Amino acid sequence: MPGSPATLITVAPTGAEADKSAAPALPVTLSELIVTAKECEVAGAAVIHVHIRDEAARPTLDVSRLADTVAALREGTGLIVQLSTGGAVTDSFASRLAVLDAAPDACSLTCGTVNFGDDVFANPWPFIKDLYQLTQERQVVPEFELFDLGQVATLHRLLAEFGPPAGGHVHCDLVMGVPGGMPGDVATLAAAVAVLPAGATWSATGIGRTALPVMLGALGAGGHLRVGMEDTLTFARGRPVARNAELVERAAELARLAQRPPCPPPRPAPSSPSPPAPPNPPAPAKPSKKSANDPSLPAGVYGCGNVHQRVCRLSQPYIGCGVSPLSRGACEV
Ligand code: KMH
Ligand code: ZN
Repeated sequence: MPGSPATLITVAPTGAEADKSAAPALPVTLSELIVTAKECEVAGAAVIHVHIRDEAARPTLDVSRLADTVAALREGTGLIVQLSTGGAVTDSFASRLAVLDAAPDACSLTCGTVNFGDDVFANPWPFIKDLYQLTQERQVVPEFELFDLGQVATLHRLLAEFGPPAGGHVHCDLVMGVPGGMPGDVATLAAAVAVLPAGATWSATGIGRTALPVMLGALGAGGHLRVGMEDTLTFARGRPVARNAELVERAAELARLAQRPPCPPPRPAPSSPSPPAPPNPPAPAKPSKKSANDPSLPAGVYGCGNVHQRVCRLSQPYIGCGVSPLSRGACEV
């Protein structure tokens, strides 16, 4: 595994499919989402993949509601805000393109049509290329969602015809175990990773009971993780998920066990009010002389590799190490 990079954990807390009656812990209001996001950030998430609901808790792509959500997440957390452009299977292509009007840091971009249980999640080529070009125009970083191996071929075609994405780096998410998509097992994970574009980073998530095999396989193969109630409503056999944060906590614990601790988010989490200054404040610490290559530094600080570069492009100097977006080379492993 090159450089044993730290683990970027994405939380997908809501999705468009589950409802509160089946999953009482599902965050469906803005205040529930912010509470969840803060808890997940503390637990080790750096990115949030967001679907929102309307006042009746139905999935919606209402742009002003999305913009309010982006603003509230930026104000309340340091997480990278990735809006879903997948929405619900019933959403129109026009409303899915309009998601970018809410100006998120990042968005999902699914690379092909897939059967989705009894439904069809439609992503024909003309829509994919329109959405991709819009992400380039608006400088919104796409995460390429791959539900099946054929979608990797479409990703290659997209890059060949339209060039690199906003931010310059390709990051994918393997969504495995959807009924109709690729199975959530380690053999399929390895097959998909083998055909990703050279230099791409990737995360993986397994739907339902495939969550753990996919997570363990991804950690072993150098990938990053996505977890959350969009993908998994059961923590263990017969035990519903009580909070999204417990899924993040478990992912973070496994990442630490794998010697690949979670990457912190790129922006500082908005702090609680600072305590009053002590009467004799200690002398300011000397600036660290440590370099990115200092082996005494934990991998989670400098070891983020390409994902770190991508994160740095999105916002402020990376909170974990203070490396500015202009000195990206310093954080490579
Ligand atoms: N809700 C699914 C139909 C995405 O967010 O980009 C699509 C989905 C993918 O969740
Ligand atoms: Zn989604």
